[in-house]
Amino acid sequence: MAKSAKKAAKKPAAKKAGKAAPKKAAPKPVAARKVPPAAAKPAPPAAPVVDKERFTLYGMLGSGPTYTVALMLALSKYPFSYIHVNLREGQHKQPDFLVKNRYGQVPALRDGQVYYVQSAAVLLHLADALHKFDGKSEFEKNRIREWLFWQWDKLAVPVFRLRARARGLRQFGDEVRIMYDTEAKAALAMLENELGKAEWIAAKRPTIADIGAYGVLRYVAEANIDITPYPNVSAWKKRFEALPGFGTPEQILPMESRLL
Ligand SMILES: N[C@@H](CCC(=O)N[C@@H](CS)C(=O)NCC(=O)O)C(=O)O
Repeated sequence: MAKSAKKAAKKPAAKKAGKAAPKKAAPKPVAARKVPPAAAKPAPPAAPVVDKERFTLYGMLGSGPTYTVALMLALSKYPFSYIHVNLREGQHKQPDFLVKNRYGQVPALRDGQVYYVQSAAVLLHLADALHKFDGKSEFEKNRIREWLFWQWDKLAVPVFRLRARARGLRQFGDEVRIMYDTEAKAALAMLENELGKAEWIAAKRPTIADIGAYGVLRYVAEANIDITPYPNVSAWKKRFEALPGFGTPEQILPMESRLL
């Protein structure tokens, strides 16, 4: 490129058009800027101590109760190791697993040296231990327990039985199917009514009562139950899925074991 052409290319467009270029604001003298003294800066909140070797979850990707526990850890932003238990091969009935879960079921959660079982009880333990999604008063803690007991009594059993039938894992006739379907819908109607009065199930914020319920309601479609006739439940489900850290079973549960 010729020298003159290079100069023209460098010139600002305004000058070329004969207009005065807009004046740059002169930088403020440093002394005039207000710089708060270092001591006045608020200390950043202490980062919670996360021990990645603390938790190991034993379970299976297709298991709703395993997902419930994984969801609690994911929403609490707590990493965990994961051991896949092969139910098809009966690993959950072997002596080395029965020492972790006497009921011969998944999930089991190792927290340090102790194994915790029964997903609702695991949620209660984690809420207490991590101070996440817990009740802040005796009143709230009690409401949460009531909801967790109700969920297993009235919601989880019919939904999981219907899902197991749909997946060919359980066989029962139409009479029993209709019974579970009626029970599941009665539970949904109850929840629909409660969620018409409040955004979250047991408190003014999400708690383990919501995590427990989501761990079942995630699977209603697989149990051939449509939740569109329950608009409050549907809206709550969307709110829950927008929580930071939320993930689907496929997003938070690996297919294979994973050690951290
Ligand atoms: N109430 C238990 C239910 C656990 C459960 O039903 N686990 C199933 C897999 S989703 C299981 O291990 N089934 C095998 C069996 O019961 O023998 C919990 O919440 O942990």
